[in-house]
Amino acid sequence: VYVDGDSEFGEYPWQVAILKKDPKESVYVCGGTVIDPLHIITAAHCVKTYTPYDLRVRLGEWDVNHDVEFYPYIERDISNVMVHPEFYAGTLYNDIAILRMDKPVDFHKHPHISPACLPSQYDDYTGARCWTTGWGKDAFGDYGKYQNILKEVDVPIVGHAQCQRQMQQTRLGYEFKLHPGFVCAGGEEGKDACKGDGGGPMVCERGGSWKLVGVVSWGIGCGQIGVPGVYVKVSHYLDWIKHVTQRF
Ligand code: 4AZ
Repeated sequence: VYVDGDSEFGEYPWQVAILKKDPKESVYVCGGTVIDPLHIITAAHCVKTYTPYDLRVRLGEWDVNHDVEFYPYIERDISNVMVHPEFYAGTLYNDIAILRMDKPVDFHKHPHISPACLPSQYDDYTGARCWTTGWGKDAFGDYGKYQNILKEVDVPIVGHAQCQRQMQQTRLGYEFKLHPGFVCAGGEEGKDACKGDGGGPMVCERGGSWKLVGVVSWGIGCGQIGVPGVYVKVSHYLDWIKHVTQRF
């Protein structure tokens, strides 16, 4: 996350770290969001090259270098990696994937871990202020550093037409069409998701609960004024999400 602040412990209990198993130690791959006792939503581009055996997830993590004594993180192996069947790596269309864990998480036993809600299909969040979180870089490019403490940044949701205009103006140099499965947020100087935040949550509070409105997908640089970050629009994929998660 570009600039902004450290989160507090337990403030984003749905935040997940997706790790690649390595002979020596796990390597951080991407962010993710827990949505029910068995399932994690992330970005397809994060997991498309992996089998379930390659990955594990860590829930309840906050400061990578220090454990909070009474609330340790927990880890789960993965039994299924379900990439959206129409994910297209060239354009990142339908950049959404769901991981199924090998055994359910008991949210009562781990009060610092709890799921984010799914948004409803027709809710419009344009203009709402929402929160993106992650351990990603604090600046674009080589000098940006990955973070040890989970960072948060507030971003306004930008409407589809405005985002289309802003992205086209950003020296793309080709005819750009914003796919309906994306939602944009940000465009304020220094407040953005950045490299390493991919797959992680963008949540908005509505009706007394936190809704997973977006999944960090891509952007042009980070934190440039007038250039929002691009997120997977979760409400666009509710049928697919329900199809692969129900009856489990
Ligand atoms: C990335 O590389 C990335 N500013 C994620 C989000 C944004 C840019 C890059 C949005 O994962």
